[in-house]
Amino acid sequence: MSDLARTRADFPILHQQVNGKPLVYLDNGATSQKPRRVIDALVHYYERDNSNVHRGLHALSMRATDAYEGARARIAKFIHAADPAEIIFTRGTTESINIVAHSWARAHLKAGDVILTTEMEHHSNLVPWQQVARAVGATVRYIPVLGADAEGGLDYAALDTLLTPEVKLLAFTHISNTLGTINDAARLCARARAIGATTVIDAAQSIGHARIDVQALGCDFLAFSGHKMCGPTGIGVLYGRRALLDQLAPDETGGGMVVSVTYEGATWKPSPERHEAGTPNIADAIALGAACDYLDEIGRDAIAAHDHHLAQIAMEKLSVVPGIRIIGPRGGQPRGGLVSFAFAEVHAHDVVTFADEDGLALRGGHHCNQPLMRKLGLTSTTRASFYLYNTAAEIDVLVASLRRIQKFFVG
Ligand code: 7TS
Repeated sequence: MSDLARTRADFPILHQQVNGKPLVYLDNGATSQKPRRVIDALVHYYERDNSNVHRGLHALSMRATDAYEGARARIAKFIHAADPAEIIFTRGTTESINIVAHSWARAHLKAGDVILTTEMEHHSNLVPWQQVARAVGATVRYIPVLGADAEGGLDYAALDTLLTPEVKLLAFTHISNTLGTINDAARLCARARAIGATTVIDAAQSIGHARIDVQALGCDFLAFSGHKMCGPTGIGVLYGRRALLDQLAPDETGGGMVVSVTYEGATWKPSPERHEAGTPNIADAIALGAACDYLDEIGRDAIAAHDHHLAQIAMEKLSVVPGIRIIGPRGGQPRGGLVSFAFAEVHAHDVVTFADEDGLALRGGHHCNQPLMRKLGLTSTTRASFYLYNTAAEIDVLVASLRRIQKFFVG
């Protein structure tokens, strides 16, 4: 069995037919599939260890606490955080970014300050900044994307004029979920740090696809979701530097995060407890730890290389499909494992519906990137996004399906 066949065998869901055709799952940008190991971790927890954490002195509670805190330590190692207390469990990227917007930004930003972000952000890393800017009288500014199809990536030269002393926060995506652009996160963080600005990286699309080292990147906060990295839904992480997290006022308050409560008020524990009020998502956190083990066994460099390989094949094969417009990086430039494209005469929702007949799972729409779509003169694109279990043969199925669709609608 080849390595790829062995990897595919780890994912039970892949071995099914859809509309009488073998499933070709190319919607990994939305969510990834789960290996048996992760599913087993959930079952094991609920069958053997289920109990509330941090409060009990009985055997099950201690086992659950050990497994939950073990997952935190595992995830710290996965992103090379200095301390497990820098890992806050959340529901996902969206909640992680909102915590920074509510707790850090509202406390640190004032009228006249600038939040700098990019023109390629997912709404999750855009709307929370607009909201907090409105609340405190700050302004949101955008690093432009270059080229008619955003093929040039971020305009790094514009940083010279954009990084003024008023910039207090730089928030950017590591890999664009629509363009596939890989942003130079270390360079962006270094430029922000030089003017004393705090940095937030949206790692939703990169976390399961590349090696991430928060210390080497030099970021202050990093947000990601478990479900895009072979883990369960409903669990994600906010990484923050310990000094920042320990000072940060909690966004939510309640049980588990207090040192002492009187009828007059309360005092907070240090991180991570202060940022995890209430019973946490224990089972999914533990299974996320199992996903880290799985990805590291396959090797994140190998996954990144596989993504790049499939994206290059897809770019080559899709570029000769009649009527297609591909957006994002060109000519072998770094590109995450996804390709977005549009047909002049066929709506993305029709493409996705027709492709479904061929067993393909694609995504069509604005991908929560409405301002970027408007800038590119598009209302929607179709996106094929790859992961460690996808094959080059699946790209042939995609191309054949797109040719059929083009022929049906345009002739
Ligand atoms: N940031 C980026 C770059 C994303 O791609 C997504 C989800 C999010 C944030 C939000 O993550 P969540 O887990 O909190 O929802 N992106 C997509 C997508 O491209 N298609 O469906 C969800």
